[in-house]
Amino acid sequence: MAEIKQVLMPDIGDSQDVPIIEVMVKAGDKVKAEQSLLTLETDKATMDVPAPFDGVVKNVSVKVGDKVSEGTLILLMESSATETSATVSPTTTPAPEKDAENSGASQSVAAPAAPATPAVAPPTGLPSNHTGKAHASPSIRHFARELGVDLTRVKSSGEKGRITKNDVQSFVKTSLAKPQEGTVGGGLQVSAMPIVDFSKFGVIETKPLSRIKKLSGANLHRNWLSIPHITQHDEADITEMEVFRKELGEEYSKQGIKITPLVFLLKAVVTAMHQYPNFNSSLDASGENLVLKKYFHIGVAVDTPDGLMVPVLRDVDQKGIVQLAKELGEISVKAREKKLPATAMQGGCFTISSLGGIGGTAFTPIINAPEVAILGVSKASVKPVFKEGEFEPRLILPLSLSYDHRVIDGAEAVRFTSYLGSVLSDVRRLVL
Ligand code: CAO
Repeated sequence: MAEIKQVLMPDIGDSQDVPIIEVMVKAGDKVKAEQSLLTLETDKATMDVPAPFDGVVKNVSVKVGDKVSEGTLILLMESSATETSATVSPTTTPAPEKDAENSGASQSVAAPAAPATPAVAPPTGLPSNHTGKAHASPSIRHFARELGVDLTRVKSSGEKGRITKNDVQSFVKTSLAKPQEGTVGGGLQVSAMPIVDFSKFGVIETKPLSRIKKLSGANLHRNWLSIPHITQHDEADITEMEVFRKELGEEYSKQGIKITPLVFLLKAVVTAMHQYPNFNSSLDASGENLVLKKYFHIGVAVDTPDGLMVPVLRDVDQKGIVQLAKELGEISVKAREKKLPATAMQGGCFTISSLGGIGGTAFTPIINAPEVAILGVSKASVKPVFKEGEFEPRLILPLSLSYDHRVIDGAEAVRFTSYLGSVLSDVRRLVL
């Protein structure tokens, strides 16, 4: 049965009349055996007085500033478990103000340093104690460690610059209330965007972003910041391909099938991925293994009135030009009419983003993680190419390949774009 017991000051060595600098419990608190009840400060060290057993605090008999010695009544506690007072003793840490003179003191330091990487990353400009040293009792160090808080960054409000539990809690609250200064994978700190009142400079209108823009924006932001991107620019001579494409186009337009350069690009990319399998891979969750895929599903960026969507064409390696042209037409229409299920956007191995129908000469596409590369295509134009002693007008297609440099090296990337160029300049290679 529960019983109310007195909790007395345990043996604190030779010290007498030691001042209390912090009381961590109040009437009604449930405490566990060895949980810190209060902190004392001798001239050599601070020490925490632990609870001798599990229970509920009924009445606290001391307050901050009171002086206690062995045997002083600290509080009354209703016990709820086996008494362990025989095994508990105060835990100590050297008094910070006197670190130098205490370097030879026999008392042990109860709390190790805070973890190297704080889980709650301190935003830039957050108040800190500036000294680089945290003055806190063992229990506060323990509390801070549990929350992953670096005490050297916590502003103190306690006596003699001591950090209290409240200080740690306020630090965490302040940190969490600053979403604009978040961290990116790997702990990279990103400073906040400036908040500008544009209406100060002229007339403005504020429109909410579409749902698609909000979703894709978050993914693009993550991918841009967390993947080391390199973009390799190259060109492909598609003069002959264009002649063939036009012939096919005339033939199939009667059936409502539009054959654009993108369809050839889909096939050519898959041919190049067979040759360079790293382009058909993903890093696994540990970042230590490469997952090589044996299927060839290619995402195609589609510009819709509500924002960018990337539906995926399945098994491109097993389909012909006409079939792919048909499917590309269908998914583009469905994407623009918002009729694509979420599954149609999943499972891609590589993405093609073609702006060639609009214009441009080069750009830097953002990798669609967990894929490791994306091909950007700009508008083909006729250029003079020096061949066998004279200039010839050739149709040149600009290619911009962004790749994840953790997986693909620069040499491999340029081999990929060169190979892609050779396939596109001689589409007979697509059947090899
Ligand atoms: N060079 C020159 N002309 C090109 C070309 C290129 N690289 N690519 C396409 N064209 C031509 C086509 O042949 C077609 O001409 P015709 O009408 O005379 O036959 C015209 O441009 C329009 O093509 P299209 O855009 O309708 O078809 P597509 O297969 O090239 O592209 C689709 C389909 C869905 C990818 C495209 O409509 C689209 O949405 N592109 C934008 C993708 C995008 O926004 N990417 C950026 C992502 S980052 O924000």
